[in-house]
Amino acid sequence: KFHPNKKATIITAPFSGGQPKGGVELGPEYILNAGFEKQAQALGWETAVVHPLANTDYESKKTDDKDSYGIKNTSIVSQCCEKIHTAVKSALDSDSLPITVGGDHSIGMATVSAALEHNPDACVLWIDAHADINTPKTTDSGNLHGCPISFVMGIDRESFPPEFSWVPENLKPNKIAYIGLRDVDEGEKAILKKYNIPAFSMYHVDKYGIGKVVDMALDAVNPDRKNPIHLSYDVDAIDPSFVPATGTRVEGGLSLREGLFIAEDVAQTGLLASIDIVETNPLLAETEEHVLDTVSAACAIGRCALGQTLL
Ligand code: 4U7
Ligand code: MN
Ligand code: MN
Ligand code: MN
Repeated sequence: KFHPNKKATIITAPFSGGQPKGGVELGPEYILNAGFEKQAQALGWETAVVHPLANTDYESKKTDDKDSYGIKNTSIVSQCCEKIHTAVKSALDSDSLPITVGGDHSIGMATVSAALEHNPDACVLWIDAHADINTPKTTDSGNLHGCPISFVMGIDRESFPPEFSWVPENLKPNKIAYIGLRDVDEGEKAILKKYNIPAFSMYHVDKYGIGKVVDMALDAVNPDRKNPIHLSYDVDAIDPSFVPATGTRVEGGLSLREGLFIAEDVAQTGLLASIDIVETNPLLAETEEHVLDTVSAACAIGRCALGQTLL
């Protein structure tokens, strides 16, 4: 058990600079206003909330221009991620489970690298419709929320701008497994293949069922079930019919139950060491119900990861 004292630190990451749409920076506020901290406490967790981006103004510096490296908002993404990285490490150092609430998924480079600095044996489950493993060389969009994994793995490192030189390249290809993929760019497919990264798409979920897929993912990255797990959960892994308020929706996703099952099952291992819940964008909802569904799902993912069970 990695957090027997049941202490958790909710780390807010109200940041949207890893992608062009506004509103994802409001994710943490909506999730906290929905009562997430109290829900965690009701499950027996002692909680703290920290705001590493308080008194910063990265949002106002956001642009839509690609730099000479082919990516957007390099400087603010890097600065923001460095602050999140420090916050995640200090939560882990005080034996508290970091729950980083986004914000866009660019912060994955901060949280994953922090989890691995704290415990080099850690593995990562990346729950997402997307692989987020573009490099500055392969990305078409230039949006850094599609690139965090490549920075932590040091893939195409000659294409990295110097701003990201603080990012520890400490993730090995056999230590991350994906679940939920259904929109992977050609360049990303080539990377997954080249590095032989365990990846379970919606095809695998349909073929084997979610229970077997989680087992297979853990067999690949944590065969002895003794190493800590960092769960990086992009809410767009779940089908947009359940989670509509997110920036890059892709049809044909996980059912809400399948999505929650992943978090429940990881909790059951007792190995959860850190978690991200990202890409909730309340401003992309078409109705109030859309906001509620999405924010409720994000909270439910967190509760399931913290050990909430149906019985
Ligand atoms: B998210 C994309 F091209 N691959 O790089 C890209 F399809 O954190 C999408 O998973 C990235 O939501 C999605 O821009 C990033 C695109
Ligand atoms: Mn520890
Ligand atoms: Mn995604
Ligand atoms: Mn993502």
